[in-house]
Amino acid sequence: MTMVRGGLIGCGFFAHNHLHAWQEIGDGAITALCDRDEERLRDAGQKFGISNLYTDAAEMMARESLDFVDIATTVATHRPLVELAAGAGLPVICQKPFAESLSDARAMVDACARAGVPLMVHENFRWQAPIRAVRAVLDSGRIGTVFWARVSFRSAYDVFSGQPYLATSQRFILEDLGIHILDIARFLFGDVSRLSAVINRVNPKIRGEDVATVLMLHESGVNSICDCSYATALAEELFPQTLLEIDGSRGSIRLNANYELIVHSNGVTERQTVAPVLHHWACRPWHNIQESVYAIQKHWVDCLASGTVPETSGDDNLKTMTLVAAAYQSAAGNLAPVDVATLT
Ligand code: NAD
Ligand code: 89Y
Repeated sequence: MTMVRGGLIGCGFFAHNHLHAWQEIGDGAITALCDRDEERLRDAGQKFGISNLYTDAAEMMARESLDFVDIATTVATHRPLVELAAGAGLPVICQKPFAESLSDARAMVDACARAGVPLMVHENFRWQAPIRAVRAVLDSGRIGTVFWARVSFRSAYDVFSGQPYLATSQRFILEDLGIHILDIARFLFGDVSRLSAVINRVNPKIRGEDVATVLMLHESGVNSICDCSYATALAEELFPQTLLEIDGSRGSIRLNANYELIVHSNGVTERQTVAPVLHHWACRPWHNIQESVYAIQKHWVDCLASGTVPETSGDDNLKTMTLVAAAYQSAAGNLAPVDVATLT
């Protein structure tokens, strides 16, 4: 496969995972880095052996010969940077949450469409190996027609020390983490027509909500509950595992703690472990997320080579972002039912 050359913008906490994964992918490589913070820029350049360093993204795009840009900044800068990349005619990957508002997100998708450049949102949780394993069981039809599901993420892991902005943002868990959980629900059970949600803030030291519960009716007829919490101290801390309960007409699936997958189908029970691979650069407990970073970036390189649309294209991600917006709207109305189509 031909090597594609990328420029990465934002060399902070999470970008190091992108950079490790790009190095391992091999046929996609980062040849230039950009960060407004010179120290972070220099550190990342040294660590990954990249010497084309910029503090200005426009300058990097103008001077370098790039096949794509990978935006790993926080949400406030996503719109200007995506529009800059579209203006430069460069295919673009953008981290989640894609945008601060649905209207910004639509404008960004439109800008890329007008420029004719591929756009993928780095919505990686659906690429986690355990989630893919569950999807394969669903696709096999072994549990029949799904009618009910729960997608659950409950933890008290300290995410604030690595990502301090999460403690000060007005919106927290739905926008930061719930977006992945809602995307997993869409990935497994299809698009959503109606939802109701409730949110709380338990941790008095943070600004936004750290607990959210969303009840959804999918177009497929599935009823699902997505629940997430960063205020739940469990006997065993499971960060960053997403647990699943799925009931179908001929059986059930459970994705339990520590990646135990139980499939009960037609009276027969099978148990297996679907743990993520520990990449040589990864560290527990983040390895589940880190493996999915590798998987989504590999998918991007494959899509660029084949000219296919990435699974989590901008268009696709608008639907996940709509669920986040609908959940906040419902929560503001104390569990008010929201017809998702009214937001699209
Ligand atoms: P961070 O604050 O540690 O790093 C962001 C970096 O971007 C900073 O170094 C900042 O100087 C730089 N930056 C901001 N605007 C810039 C601009 N216009 N030009 C150049 N550099 C600029 O943030 P982080 O924790 O690494 O998070 C980055 C993104 O990754 C967030 O959107 C976050 O939600 C996301 N994230 C995703 C996952 C996942 O699993 N997908 C996990 C963690 C974080
Ligand atoms: O930012 C979040 C994400 O995308 O995955 C986990 C996280 O790092 C903290 O909630």
